Amino acid sequence: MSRADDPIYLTFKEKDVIGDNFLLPAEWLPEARSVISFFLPFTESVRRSNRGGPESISPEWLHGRIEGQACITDFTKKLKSYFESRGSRVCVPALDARFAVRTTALPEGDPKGVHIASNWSERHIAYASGLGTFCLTRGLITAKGVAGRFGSLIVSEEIEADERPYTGVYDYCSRCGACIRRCPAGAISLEGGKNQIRCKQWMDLMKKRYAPRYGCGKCQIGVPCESGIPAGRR
Ligand code: B12
Ligand code: SF4
Ligand code: SF4
Repeated sequence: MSRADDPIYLTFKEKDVIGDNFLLPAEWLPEARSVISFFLPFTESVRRSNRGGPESISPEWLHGRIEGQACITDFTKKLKSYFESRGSRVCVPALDARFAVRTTALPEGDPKGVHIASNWSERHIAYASGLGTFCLTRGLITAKGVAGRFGSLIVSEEIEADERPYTGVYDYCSRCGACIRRCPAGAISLEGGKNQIRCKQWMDLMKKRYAPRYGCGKCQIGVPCESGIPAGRR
């Protein structure tokens, strides 16, 4: 939970954070008071199923990506109805017609490849709401780990904000490098973090192989941050 007018949201408009396309809570919903962010971790059986080699994505993981997201969408709609029934105004940016993802070219040789940024980034909202910090792969590590998915909504109700029990953007990542060895696309490095082009190209290949589903997430499984904050970073 975070306040809609938390000054951190303004910083998300900076070029190196998200960019000027990021819309503040009050730009989505003029009456915005609070932002609710939640994380649904994958179950042990979904996580275990995807621990195998890099070439095959488990059916459970693929369903977690597609049907799992459908479940998050349903859950978010139910939360929206609940808050509306209390007289609150609600906006779910992920389901709003204005939601968009922008890709910008970066100077040649930049290890990130390209800058991919949506105008409502669930991980940044979760970071602002005290749920966790980023890591080498760019995933957000929560108290329940990195393997799972986020959702959020903006409401006109005043709800007490949670504390952010961290100060640094990457506090929960131990930089152990286990995710580097797990990535089939060679997209992750200690020096450059995650290269977006390599990851995206691999995901596109998975889309062809597993249509109508897709996914990968090997960097989130079989690693110390899979289901909790790595030892020494708690
Ligand atoms: C576009 C997209 C992709 C693209 C690009 C990924 C990306 N990181 O941008 C592709 C197709 C490659 C992709 C892949 C995957 N994705 Co994706 N994707 C998205 C999407 C739609 C938008 C991402 C976005 O807006 N990024 C914004 C940019 C700016 O983020 P960034 O560059 O990483 O931000 C950096 C800077 O801000 C920097 N920074 C610099 N200064 C500062 C200062 C401050 C204060 C802060 C906070 C940060 C900061 O820190 C950040 C990290 O380095 C989100 C859903 C959503 N609406 O958010 C899901 C999402 C990020 N994906 C998700 C998942 C699960 C996946 C996959 C595992 C796919 C799968 N299911 O198998 C892979 C994992 C890839 C990986 N290693 O993270 C989850 C992440 C869950 C988690 N625990 O983090 C999300 C949030 C979806 C969800 N609803 O849960 N994805
Ligand atoms: S595996 Fe290690 S380096 Fe990679 S994201 Fe997790 S904690 Fe960070
Ligand atoms: S999602 Fe797959 S390709 Fe992308 S960084 Fe993670 S392991 Fe590599």
